[in-house]
Amino acid sequence: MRTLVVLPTYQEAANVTTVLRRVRDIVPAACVVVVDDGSPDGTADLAERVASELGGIELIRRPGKAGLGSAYRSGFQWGLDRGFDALVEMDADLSHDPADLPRLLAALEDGADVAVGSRYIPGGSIPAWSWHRRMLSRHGNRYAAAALGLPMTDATSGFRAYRASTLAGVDLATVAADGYAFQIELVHRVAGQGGRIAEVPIRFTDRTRGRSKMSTRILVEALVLVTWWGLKDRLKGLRRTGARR
Ligand SMILES: Nc1nc2c(ncn2[C@@H]2O[C@H](COP(=O)(O)OP(=O)(O)OP(=O)(O)O)[C@@H](O)[C@H]2O)c(=O)[nH]1
Ligand SMILES: [Mg+2]
Repeated sequence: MRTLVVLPTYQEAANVTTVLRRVRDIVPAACVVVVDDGSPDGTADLAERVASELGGIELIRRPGKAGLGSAYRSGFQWGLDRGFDALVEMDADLSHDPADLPRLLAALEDGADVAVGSRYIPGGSIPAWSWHRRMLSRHGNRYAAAALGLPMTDATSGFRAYRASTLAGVDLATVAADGYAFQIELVHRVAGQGGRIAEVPIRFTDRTRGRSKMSTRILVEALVLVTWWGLKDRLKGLRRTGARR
């Protein structure tokens, strides 16, 4: 499978060089596209330097911070336009271990439409988070799975691999969400079109360098949107049973 790893970056000067080198070491045949939103710390210039040294790394420079969802939408479109077979999502802060990439890709080879790196299945692990961050993630994930009928434990995980032909069936322009909600929305769309979801255990580590871009706005967005999509699904289901009667 021709693989493209999409790496969104905002203010990741402390991590971008390491993450690019590690991805190259682990999946040497994969191409990488870095989508940088004009990071003032010079992330894009660092990425360019590694790109000219290693090759197979492209850079999309966008003028300003437009959000994670938007960065992935443009990276995916870039990959779909160029005929890649597998499109990978991965954070650039080293909380996702490139060593897990071969297993995510193997799950696609085995027939999954999306392989999601999960912290919550046996073999997966979460960092030494405060108990409230842990609870938020665990219960948030349980809520999303229940509300949307998703057969998975970690719908907010941002480490995953998509079969390109499956992603091509999702109208990316209409995927509106941004933070965690973006991850949930995309997997919900894939499930909605009958796609097969596989979960692969990952070892998630907290970022040690650079600052988090997580915010209350991102959490609220996820909660509101999941509730809204869940209600819409139920209404659709009711209409379908009504029509059958
Ligand atoms: N291009 C782009 N990348 C972004 C944007 N926001 C976040 N990112 C990148 O997306 C990835 C995930 O962002 P993080 O800040 O680590 O957010 P998180 O992983 O949800 O939160 P933490 O667990 O606290 O690290 C990182 O590689 C960021 O650099 C954005 O607006 N544009
Ligand atoms: Mg992070």
